[in-house]
Amino acid sequence: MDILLWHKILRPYEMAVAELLMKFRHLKSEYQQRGEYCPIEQVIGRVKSVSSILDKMQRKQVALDDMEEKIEDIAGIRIICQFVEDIYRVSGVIASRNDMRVTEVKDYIRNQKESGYRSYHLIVLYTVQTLDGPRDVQVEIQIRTMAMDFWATVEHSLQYKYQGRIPEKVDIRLSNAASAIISLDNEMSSVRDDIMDAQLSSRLRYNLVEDIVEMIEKLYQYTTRREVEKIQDEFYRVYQMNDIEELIRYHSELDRIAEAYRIQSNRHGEGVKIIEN
Ligand code: 0O2
Repeated sequence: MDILLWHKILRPYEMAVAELLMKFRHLKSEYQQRGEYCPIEQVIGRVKSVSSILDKMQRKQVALDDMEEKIEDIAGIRIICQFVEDIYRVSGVIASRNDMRVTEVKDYIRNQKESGYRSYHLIVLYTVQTLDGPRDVQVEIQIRTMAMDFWATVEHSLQYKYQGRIPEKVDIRLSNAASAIISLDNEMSSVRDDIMDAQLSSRLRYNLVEDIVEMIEKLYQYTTRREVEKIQDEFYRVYQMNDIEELIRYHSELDRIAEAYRIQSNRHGEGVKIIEN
C-alpha cells in the first residue's frame, strides 16, 4: 500500500480554502463599497481534519485510492446569509463565476433532510496553482441562513456527544427546533424589504460620512484652515440634523467644492451615486 503523505495531499485543499475565503470576503466588501445590499453575512472555511476524513471514508466505505474523488468536502466553505432568498442569490453569483465550476447541487432547503438539516450545498471544482502545475480540487460550499447554521451546529454537537445515537426525547426537541427555525426564516423573509432598507440606509450614511471626511482632509491641503473649519462646522451641523437627504445634499455641495480644486474622492463615491439614482 502506498504511504499517504497527508500534509502533501491536503496542501492544495488548504490553498483552495484560503483563496476562496479571500474571494468571497472581497465580494462582500465590493457590495458594501458600492452601497448595495450584501446577501453574504459571513464566510468561513476549513480543511477537513485527517480523523474526520478517515471517519467519513469508513462510514461511506470509501477506498483510500478513491478518497479525493468520493470525499467531496475535504475543502469546505460556509457562507452565512440573513435570509433564505439570499441563499439562492449567492448560489446564482457562484454559478456565474468562471473561476469555479459547479458540478453538483444539493438543495436541502427545498428537500430537508430527515434529521431536520437544512442548507444549500454546491460542489465546485476550483483550480489551484501548485509547484507541480494547476490542480483541480473539489470544494463543498454550504450556504445557509444564520438560523439554519445555529440548528446545524447544535445538532452536530449532539451527534458528537451521543455518537450518532441521539436519545428520542432529545431528537423530538431537535425536530421541534427545526420547525421553529423554518417559521423564523419565513418571518424574517416577510420583513426582508424593511430590514434591507434599514441596512442600506445605515450603509449609505456610513459611506457618505467616510467620503465627506476624506474630502475635508484633502481640502485641508489646498485651502486655508479658516475655510476648512467653516466646511467642517457645516458638516457637524448637517450631521446632527439626522436627515439623510441633507447629508446627500451636503456631500454633493462638498463634491463641487472639491472638484473646483480638482480633488477626487473615489473611495466610497460609487455607493453614493448608486443610491442617489
Ligand atoms: P462534518 O463533520 O461537518 O464535516 P452524500 O453521499 O452526498 O449523501 P455527504 O458527502 O455526507 O453524503 O454529503 P452531505 O449529506 O451533503 O453532507 C455534507 C456535510 O453537510 C456534512 O459533512 C455536514 O457538514 C453537513 N450535514 C449533512 N447532513 C447533516 C445533518 O443532518 N446535520 C448536520 N449538523 N450537518 C449535516 P460531514 O462530513 O458529514 O460532517
